[in-house]
Amino acid sequence: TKSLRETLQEVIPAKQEQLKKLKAEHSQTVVGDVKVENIIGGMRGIKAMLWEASVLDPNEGIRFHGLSIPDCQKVLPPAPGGKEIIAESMLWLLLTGKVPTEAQTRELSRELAEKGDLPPFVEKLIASFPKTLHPMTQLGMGVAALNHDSLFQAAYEKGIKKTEYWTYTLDDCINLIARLPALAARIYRNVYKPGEALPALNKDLDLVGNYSNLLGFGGNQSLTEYLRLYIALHGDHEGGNASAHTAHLVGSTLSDPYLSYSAALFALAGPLHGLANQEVLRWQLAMQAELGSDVSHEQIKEYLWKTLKSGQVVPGYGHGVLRNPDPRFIALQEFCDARPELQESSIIRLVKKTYEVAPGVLKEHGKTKNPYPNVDATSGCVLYHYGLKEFKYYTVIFGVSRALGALTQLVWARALGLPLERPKSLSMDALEKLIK
Ligand code: NMX
Ligand code: MLT
Repeated sequence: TKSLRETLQEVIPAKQEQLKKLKAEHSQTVVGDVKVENIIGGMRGIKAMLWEASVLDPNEGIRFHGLSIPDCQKVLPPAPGGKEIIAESMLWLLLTGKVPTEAQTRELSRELAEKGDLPPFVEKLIASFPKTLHPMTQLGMGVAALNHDSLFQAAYEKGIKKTEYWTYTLDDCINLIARLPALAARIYRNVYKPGEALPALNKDLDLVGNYSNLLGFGGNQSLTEYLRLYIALHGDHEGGNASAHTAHLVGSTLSDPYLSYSAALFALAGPLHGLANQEVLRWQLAMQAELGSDVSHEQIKEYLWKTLKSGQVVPGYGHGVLRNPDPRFIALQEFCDARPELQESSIIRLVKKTYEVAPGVLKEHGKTKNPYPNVDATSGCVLYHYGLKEFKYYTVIFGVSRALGALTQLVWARALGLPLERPKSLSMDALEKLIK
């Protein structure tokens, strides 16, 4: 069986050729135009970056190398004895565009487990943080500190050819993905379960199986399976989302993968992006506290209006690109529908009921271009049901996941020799001059 590196090595030349042809034949071909609304509207809709792993259709949602979420659920190998997609098979797909065999997936699991221990200085660094420091800040700082071991940076300092950049980038990316569970679990234990020792990594377990163990939830197979699905589905959402785009931008300066991904995590930590799953739970629990568990649609409607009238956004609803319910939300709902214990959970029932009412209210409110739920509308609530109740931690799990997309695409940026990202900005005066 071919390794991940060998598989990637095989697909790189064809992609390099494709880019060369695009450059030679179509450099001047127009594929869109830029309106003033794009410039002042967060660049929505501008096609402005290359990203191989996935493409987001506003109506249909995400496809990873052409595969929809249900396609991935059919073809990507799960963990032994499990059913859900695992991080390794998603990582393989995102990086190479190929579906791994079971043997390749297991080999990658073993490699990640072998490389997954944290350097002691990073453990000490995390231990030195106040428990009140947000877990996302701790994660971003921990990832940045891991750049102490960057092979890319060391090789660059020595002097390497541009054609070699991607191999060292790949080393860093794999090492970082391997270490994320130990780092993220260390943060969880320090903040919420101080004094408890972390178990050793099990070399026969997949990345998320180990992560669940390290968090202390290894005995809960349902939660472990949920985490597998959650982490696979959050892995990539094309390149323009704030975290992936940040990794790409910072990586384009030839900052190493650790620094690039650390920056991405701080973008993910914003409430309009990854922090929304924490905010959703806070909001749904406040609704439950005010209205009780057995709420009517009418009561939820009133609560939604109260949120909107107070000038806040409804967390978990709306999207920069999507114009339909997020298929990731649907996949997580299906996970819940298949399990009686989740169907009976009061918080999951509330999420479902909110979904039955919120799109109508948001349409009537008339502001958002997408009145439907995004993945965050449900993701944290399932964790809460399973006993992972510390919701300030939820975005950390998203952060473990997004590495799959953001880091694999850094490898591609180097393999394709993509340049420093540097778009043109304009002042309003300069813009007005252009308009005249
Ligand atoms: N509740 C209330 N108002 C909203 C919502 C919402 N859920 N979504 C958008 N709007 C408003 C938005 O604030 C804007 O108002 P204004 O003109 O006063 O600035 C208006 O509708 C138009 O916004 P859109 O063009 O529809 O959305 P945009 O692309 O700017 O923003 C989000 C996308 C995701 C930031 C926005 O929908 C939002 O704030 N949602 C709630 C937070 C959330 O769930 N974020 C998670 C996104 C997914 N993720 O994992 O990252
Ligand atoms: C994501 O997964 O990154 C979010 O849905 C936000 C986005 O795609 O813009």
